[in-house]
Amino acid sequence: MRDAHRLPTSPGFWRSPLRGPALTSALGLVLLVGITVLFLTGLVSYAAYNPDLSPVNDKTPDKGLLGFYLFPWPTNPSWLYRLNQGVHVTLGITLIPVLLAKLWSVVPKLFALPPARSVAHALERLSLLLLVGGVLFEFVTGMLNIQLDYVFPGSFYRLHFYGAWVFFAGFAVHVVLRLPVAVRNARRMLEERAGRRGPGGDVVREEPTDADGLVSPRPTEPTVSRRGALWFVGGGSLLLFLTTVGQNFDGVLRRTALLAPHGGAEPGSGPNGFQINKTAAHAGVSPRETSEEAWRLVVTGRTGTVRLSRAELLELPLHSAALPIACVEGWSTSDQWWRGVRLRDLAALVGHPDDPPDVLVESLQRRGAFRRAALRANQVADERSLLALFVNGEPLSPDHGHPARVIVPAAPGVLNTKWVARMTFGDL
Ligand SMILES: Nc1nc2c(c(=O)[nH]1)N[C@H]1C(S)=C(S)[C@@H](COP(=O)(O)O)O[C@H]1N2
Ligand SMILES: [Mo]
Repeated sequence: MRDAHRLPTSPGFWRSPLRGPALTSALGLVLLVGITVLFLTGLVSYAAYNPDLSPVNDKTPDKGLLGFYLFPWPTNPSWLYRLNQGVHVTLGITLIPVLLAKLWSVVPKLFALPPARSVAHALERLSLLLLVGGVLFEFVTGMLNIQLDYVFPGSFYRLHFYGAWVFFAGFAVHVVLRLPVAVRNARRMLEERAGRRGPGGDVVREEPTDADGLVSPRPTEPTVSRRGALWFVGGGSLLLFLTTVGQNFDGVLRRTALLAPHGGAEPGSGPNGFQINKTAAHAGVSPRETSEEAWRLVVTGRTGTVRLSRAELLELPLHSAALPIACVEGWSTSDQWWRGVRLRDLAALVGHPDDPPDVLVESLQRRGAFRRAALRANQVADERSLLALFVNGEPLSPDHGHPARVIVPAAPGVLNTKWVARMTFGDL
């Protein structure tokens, strides 16, 4: 008889007494809320790139209808992308223990035979495949990208984008099929806690129904209570949260972000001492090209092209703006004090005095995905959008984009092009 329990396809193989509808429903409801937030902040993050503005901003040019919701990214509030991406990445990392516990709680079902009892059952299992495969794929690609150890063939953006939609298809079917059961089970648990009394005055203990066969038919002795297990998962999440959330801030707090490596070099201290994404050396930008003698900013617009040295730029009206840098990888800085020439003033210089158009910004950098970016007219028009020459009272350091870089309120880090060489207004 023992042989009957040898294979994972046999319900008797799985013996933890913790498994059951109560644990699965509790974890499922946390994920329902959490993953919905991840999905929405992910969609918003994609919109923030303004991918429909220009092919240079678009990492998924074949998205077709999946871009149905895109909208021109606003410039207010200036911390918009910082908040969105901070939530997306920090929450994603925090949910890892919950996700693993949820998968563990239903793992017998993934092995259950026969594979399908009916057409409806087959469809449900297919949706589970999309759901479980999709969610693991999204967590793994996301984690690898922010750990800067991206190993998948193909662009992270493309895989993470399409993976999200595959996952969502399974998630939607799963929620429609499962939500009523999860809510019923959660309500039962609450009532049980409130100690509902029966006619004889006894506390009524109603176990949630186990229509799905999650409860082991031959459970072992428990080594931890269900509540203890939930505390364990929650503790794991809290630990991940506390060792991640600091990357959204500076100073001492950033140093608590033990699980968040950042690209670039150690930023050091002083006015330029904040997070660096890619160093000048990494981008192949040499001091020779950025020297006073060699560097010229080439600005093109309706009335032609002007070439400006750094000294000539310094003679234009200079303005200041306090703005953060917020990277898609989840780290961000608090506001830095930037100083430079307004993008709208540069537009005016080449024949767009009143309503500035879109602009294509190109860097000295010759290779790499982020060497150029397009900004939309609303971003150019904002008075805080600068071609910055200084930060926190000092000239930009080579790694932060010397001699000049773009800084735009509320935009993702990738749109803040460093080592700017050319700006082309209109006609993207
Ligand atoms: N030319 C160029 N500009 C760039 C990048 C780059 O790789 N090349 N990286 C972008 C990204 S992804 C971010 S998050 C910001 C980071 O700016 P910082 O390194 O000054 O903090 O720069 C942006 N500007
Ligand atoms: Mo970034």
